[in-house]
Amino acid sequence: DNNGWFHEISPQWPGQALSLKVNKILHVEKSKYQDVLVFESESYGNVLVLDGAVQCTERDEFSYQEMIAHLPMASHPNPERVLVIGGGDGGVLREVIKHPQVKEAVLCDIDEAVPRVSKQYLPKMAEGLEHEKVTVFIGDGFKFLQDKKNYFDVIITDSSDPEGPAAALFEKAFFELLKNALRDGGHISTQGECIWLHLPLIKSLRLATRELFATAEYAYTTIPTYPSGQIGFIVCSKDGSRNLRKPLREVPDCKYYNAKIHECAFQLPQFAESALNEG
Ligand code: AAT
Repeated sequence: DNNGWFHEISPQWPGQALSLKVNKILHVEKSKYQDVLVFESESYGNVLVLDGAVQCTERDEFSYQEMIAHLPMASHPNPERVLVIGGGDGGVLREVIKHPQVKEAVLCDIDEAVPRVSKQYLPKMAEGLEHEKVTVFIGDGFKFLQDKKNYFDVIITDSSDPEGPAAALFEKAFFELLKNALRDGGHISTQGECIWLHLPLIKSLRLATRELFATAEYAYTTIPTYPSGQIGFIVCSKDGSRNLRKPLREVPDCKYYNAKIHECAFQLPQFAESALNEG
């Protein structure tokens, strides 16, 4: 249908829609939590869509997965225990285990359908799920965190948008749980949406996190298949002397991330800078 094109239509980005030409539909399913679609596109490889929103494409996923992972990881002196909330495709885990300091990486995604279809159709991301240091839990990230105290060095929330099962992951109460689950000096990064579309949301996330963490910043990446081609991360530290903008080590085998882009990623265009920092 749609003459062979997928259109990403949602009230979360009114009046605009990314379109991708579909070669072949590979998988359609209504899971317990969301509509799951995988298709082969003409120019972006295989594409995973949840509730009508693009989660990743094989061609550009690296820009998001590398940045959400390496910004908090490379600025942490010794990230041994890492938790990923969401991220069921495995791409963020694949990046996390590039850091040799990691002893244990845990993933908690709400929907078993995501790792299952990723193993079948997104093998370059799903390889992260199979690593010997990795444990995968299926469950709600909010509930998972409730009994985790003082344990992780880095927590990465690779979550879908706030409409649907990820809604609670954008609330202040969730950031409190993140903080309590971290050891001293711990870092977080969370999917922080787009400056062209979601400045009020980003602003409220920044205010909430600045009350909880010693340092709380917004950094971003460019990515053609997320709405407006830009998506950010709320990056925070429990340690006020930590400079999140400064990588402490190089990260091997990256296609987007490097030390200079790490430092630049926190630099905002003026309209976003003004909106986020005034008042
Ligand atoms: N790396 C791919 C990008 C994603 S995946 C988002 C994941 O979050 C999905 O696998 C979904 O099942 C999971 N998820 C949603 N809600 C929860 C929850 N409450 N607990 C745990 N996992 C959850 C993000 C794409 C961003 C899209 C930008 N428009």
